[in-house]
Amino acid sequence: MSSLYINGSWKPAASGNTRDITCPATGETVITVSEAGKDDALAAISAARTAFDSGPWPTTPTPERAALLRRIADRLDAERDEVARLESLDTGKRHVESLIDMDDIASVFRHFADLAQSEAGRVIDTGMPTISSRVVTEPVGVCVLITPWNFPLLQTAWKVAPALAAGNTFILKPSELTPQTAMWLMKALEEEGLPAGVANLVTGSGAEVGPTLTESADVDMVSFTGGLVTGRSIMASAAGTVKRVALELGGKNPNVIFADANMEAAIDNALTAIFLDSGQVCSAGARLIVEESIHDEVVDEIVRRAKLIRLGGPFDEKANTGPLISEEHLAKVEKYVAEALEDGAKLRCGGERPGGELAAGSYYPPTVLDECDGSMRCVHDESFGPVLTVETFSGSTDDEKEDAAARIANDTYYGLAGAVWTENAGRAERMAKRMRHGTIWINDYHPYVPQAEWGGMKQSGIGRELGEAGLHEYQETKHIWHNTAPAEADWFPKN
Ligand code: TXE
Repeated sequence: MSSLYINGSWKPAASGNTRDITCPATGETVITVSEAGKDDALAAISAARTAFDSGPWPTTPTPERAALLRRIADRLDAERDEVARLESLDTGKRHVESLIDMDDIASVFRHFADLAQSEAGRVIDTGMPTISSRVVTEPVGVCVLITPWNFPLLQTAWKVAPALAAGNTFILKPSELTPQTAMWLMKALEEEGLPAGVANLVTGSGAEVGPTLTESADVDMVSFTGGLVTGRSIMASAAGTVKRVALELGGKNPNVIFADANMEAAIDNALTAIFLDSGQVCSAGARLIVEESIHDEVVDEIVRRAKLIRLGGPFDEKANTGPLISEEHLAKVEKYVAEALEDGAKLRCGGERPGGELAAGSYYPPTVLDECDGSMRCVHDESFGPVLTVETFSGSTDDEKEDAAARIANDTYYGLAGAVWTENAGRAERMAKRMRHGTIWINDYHPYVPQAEWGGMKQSGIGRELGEAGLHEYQETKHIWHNTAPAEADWFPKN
């Protein structure tokens, strides 16, 4: 199938290479797509460059750009069930979860349509009547958008919607494992009248086309969501041309429970925090940090309920969660758990892939590792699977307890998200201030809104998506000084 979309045409890869996409729930092939190589990446860059330098999109009035984004959202509402089905076939995630993703994606397109239209620029009052001084925004240029496999179309929407709203052109490189909804989006943009060359799609391996895309002097910006190691290499390859870089690189997120928390809500949300989407969520609450006095009560109940979680494929209505994305990723999670046990963690449940009818898919059960501490690799490295580590804190005064909890919560080279559970509002606010993570939930876990910024501190990344900053990532700021009564500067001698 011709799955590369370059300069307004669907094409096979120049090499003729293809890749089979398999559903992780069954191991069966769901589609065969073109596998892009360097020549295809160069063709896509050239199309996006020409469309930016001489095409109509960058200067299309903002209301028209916003209207196109709204039409994409409407279309997604209309085709919600089918697009969610494609997403579930690629990722193995439950169809009901993909449906929720579709609603989030439509909201993201509408958010950036509204935001772009409300942007006004700024006028500076210089106090000089003949001078007009104003600050305006312009598109950055040609953007390379590289997305992962866990929320394929959602992560794409976080990048494509603001990039288009701001008037940029782009090359989208979705994960090689999950290309189908990116293809749907390109078709939708084409049919809604986006000019040729503005949106380009290269499906294929990041190792193969990534460096071509990120090193090119014709590319002005790279926005990447994915793993830390890949993020570091993208940043290095973008450095040669000093292009703008936006990175979202995951996290190892602390979920802190104090003894004065609403215990039912805290325990229930601790399960959702880590086991939603089998832990393949950048903000997963993978580190449970619990006050020592309630450790047994909390952990025993989490273990009891984790054992009840039923694994199954996208269309199994009795399933509570799905498989991991691939056999390769499953092997990585298995290795992570084996290392944790070597380091002294205590396995309370899970830890072994299921057999029977689930053996054909890449399933891994909810796993709880107790008695962990900061000396262990499992507490610091991202497993990106359904694996919860448990650490405890204590103190003889309130201050000591908060100091200990904050120190453990911040003992990570990541800084994406975290939560604190307590019925003491003052403590909640103090902890929220002390925890160095881009999102803090108080007495909740996971919700987000497109109006609020999303992104990480420390090695979780650079920049923010969503909110207002999520549009500004894709804009240059320009100061225009207009002297309406030109006069000589009279600085240097004339004779
Ligand atoms: O991600 P990669 P992988 C984390 C998670 C996971 C680990 C590795 O811990 O176990 O990353 O996962 C493209 N130049 N996250 O290997 O490699 C690739 O084709 C340019 C967290 O799947 O980061 C895909 O499109 N691009 C994360 C995208 O990068 C390159 C979500 C992500 O793949 C490239 C996913 C290169 N050299 C994994 N190499 C999150 N933040 O949510 C690969 N790619």
